[in-house]
Amino acid sequence: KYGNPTPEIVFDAKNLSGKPIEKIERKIMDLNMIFKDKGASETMDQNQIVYEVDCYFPVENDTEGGLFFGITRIKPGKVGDEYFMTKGHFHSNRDRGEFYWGLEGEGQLLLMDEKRRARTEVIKKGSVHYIPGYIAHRVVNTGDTELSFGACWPSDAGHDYASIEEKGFSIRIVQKNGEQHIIKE
Ligand code: M6P
Ligand code: ZN
Repeated sequence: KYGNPTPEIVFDAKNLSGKPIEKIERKIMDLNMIFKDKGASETMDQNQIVYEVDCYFPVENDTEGGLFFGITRIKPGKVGDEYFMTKGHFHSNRDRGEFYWGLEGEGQLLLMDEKRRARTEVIKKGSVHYIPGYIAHRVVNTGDTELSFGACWPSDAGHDYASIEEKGFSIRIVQKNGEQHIIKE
């Protein structure tokens, strides 16, 4: 009647640990399409890990009213002059929102609406970010240490990666003369 008890799952700044945790790895070979400098990504080690996600899925995918929980760790690094970042996505069910919160390291959360209007929020230890529905979201590690953040999203949100693979975000974060710059596409 009251559902299943939460299994012994704990998180820290780096990991989710416990039994039913699923792990996702994204390598350079999975991300060639998202970086601006295709030439630079092709010359890199295709097996290099860019980020990892530990997920806890207490209910089936697509369950209405359920929630998912995850920790994402983005390595420090760049492809050409562009910082390592997540693929980024809209939710397939566009009106679903999400929380992100910073655990370790420093970076930028890119937020973009369907009209491609974009803005950024600094993500760092202790920061809380509410991502409303209809807003694409991507995290960029602008630091020289690992950037780790937590996430909680509806189990029926789904990931629409296709729109981002086709058109990308309207802004990118690159390093110029040792400093971060936002460039418009
Ligand atoms: C967060 C959540 C996940 C997402 C992950 C990596 O943990 O938003 O749903 O999968 O970040 O981001 P992406 O899927 O855009 O690569
Ligand atoms: Zn999301």
